[in-house]
Amino acid sequence: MFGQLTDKLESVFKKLRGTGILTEKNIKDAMRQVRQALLEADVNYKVAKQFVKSVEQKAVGTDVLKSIEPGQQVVKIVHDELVALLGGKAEPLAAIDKSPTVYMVCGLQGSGKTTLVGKLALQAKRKNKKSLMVAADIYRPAAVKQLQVLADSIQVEHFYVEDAGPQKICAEAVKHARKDFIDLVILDTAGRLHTDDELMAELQEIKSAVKPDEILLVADAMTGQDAVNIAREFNERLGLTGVALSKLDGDARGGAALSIRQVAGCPIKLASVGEKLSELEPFHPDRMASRILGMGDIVSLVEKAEETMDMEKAARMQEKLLKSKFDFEDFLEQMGQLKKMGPLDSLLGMIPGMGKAVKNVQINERDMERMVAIIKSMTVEERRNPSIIDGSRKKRIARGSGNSVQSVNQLLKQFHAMQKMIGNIGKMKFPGFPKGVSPFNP
Ligand SMILES: Nc1nc2c(ncn2[C@@H]2O[C@H](COP(=O)(O)OP(=O)(O)O)[C@@H](O)[C@H]2O)c(=O)[nH]1
Ligand SMILES: [Mg+2]
Repeated sequence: MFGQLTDKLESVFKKLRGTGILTEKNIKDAMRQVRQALLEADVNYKVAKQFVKSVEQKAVGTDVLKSIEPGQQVVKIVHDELVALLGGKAEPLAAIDKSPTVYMVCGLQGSGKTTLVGKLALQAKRKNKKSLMVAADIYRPAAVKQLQVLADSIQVEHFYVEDAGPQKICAEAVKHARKDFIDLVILDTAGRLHTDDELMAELQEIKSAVKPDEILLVADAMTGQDAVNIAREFNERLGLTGVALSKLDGDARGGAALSIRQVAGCPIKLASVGEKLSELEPFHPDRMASRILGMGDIVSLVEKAEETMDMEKAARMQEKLLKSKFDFEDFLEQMGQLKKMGPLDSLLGMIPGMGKAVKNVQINERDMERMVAIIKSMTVEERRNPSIIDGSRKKRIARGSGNSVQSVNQLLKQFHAMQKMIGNIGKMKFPGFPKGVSPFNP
């Protein structure tokens, strides 16, 4: 989602790094461009102004200007300030440690509340916790039905009381959960098109009836500054414990994510990155900052891998990627694993330096099937050492897989390009970064 902002910032920093000696003027110019990029990404103008001022103050310090790589130092300062802007440390959800723990989910209509309720229930289920999904959005019959369908799809219990008000439904749900030793009650509350007194009063009543451990606002990242204002209002009137940013997978410009913490004054705890119930991530300010600066997010990638594939394979994949010893055997093995993890391009985008590269690579399912067929027609020797594949081997592989020689050539070309790209990434250096910022220079 931060594509444009990342591109702009990368070009500013490239120029800065290219300048051997930095002057105050260089930095001021660069910061003006950073500010512009932030505003274009729909970041709140006060936040953008304060951000740039703070970076400038730190960067103009003599130590930076005299350091060996001043450009890198400035990037590091921007990185650190971004982390601070996004909230510093990751803030986890309230632990599910009593029967029941209660999460209350609120937000405007269409922001993604019901979806988040399902996602939270699935996440709990994966930790062997029993959830109860509660339909307290009673004004639209379809909303109750939607929650039930979602709950059934992940085999989680749902709760609803016919002809009762939302406050009663929630209180009854908690009672039921206590009796049945359910670990987590998740309340799907009603939304409106806009915030209004009636809605706030209803939510406050629910809050005082069930005393939730977590009051989460779902803020639609696609709505930019609106999301920020809504979060502020909800926090003032209801007292939020956290924000879940939804639709971060969309082409939002990122401004909401960057301003919400500062303006609304409450932590972002979750990032919702797709319609599927598995597409929920904890929000990590440092990883998000790295992603925004085009430095990739290997940690999230590996975590995602751990969730869906076995640990050993994940470790091997990472090692091979980094050592750029990646052959067709690995390629084949990973294809199957990757498919389980989600859209390929979004995964590649998390690898440092890959974001840009994959923009020009369209990978669709059918192409993947064809690639797999071609690779399967190779001998083990050919897979391990593709350079031996000459004209006659190509013909044999093409025939065996029901493809043209041209397709085989294309795959080999793509594979070489990928190997080269991976090799370059492995060799990339990030001087001037502290421990842990660059995954390759720990
Ligand atoms: N792309 C994308 N769509 C989402 C996400 N979260 C929710 N949606 C979609 O947004 C629409 C509204 O979501 P819903 O949960 O019904 O919103 P509610 O009215 O707040 O309960 C649905 O079509 C969801 O599939 C997300 O993180 N990414
Ligand atoms: Mg709903």
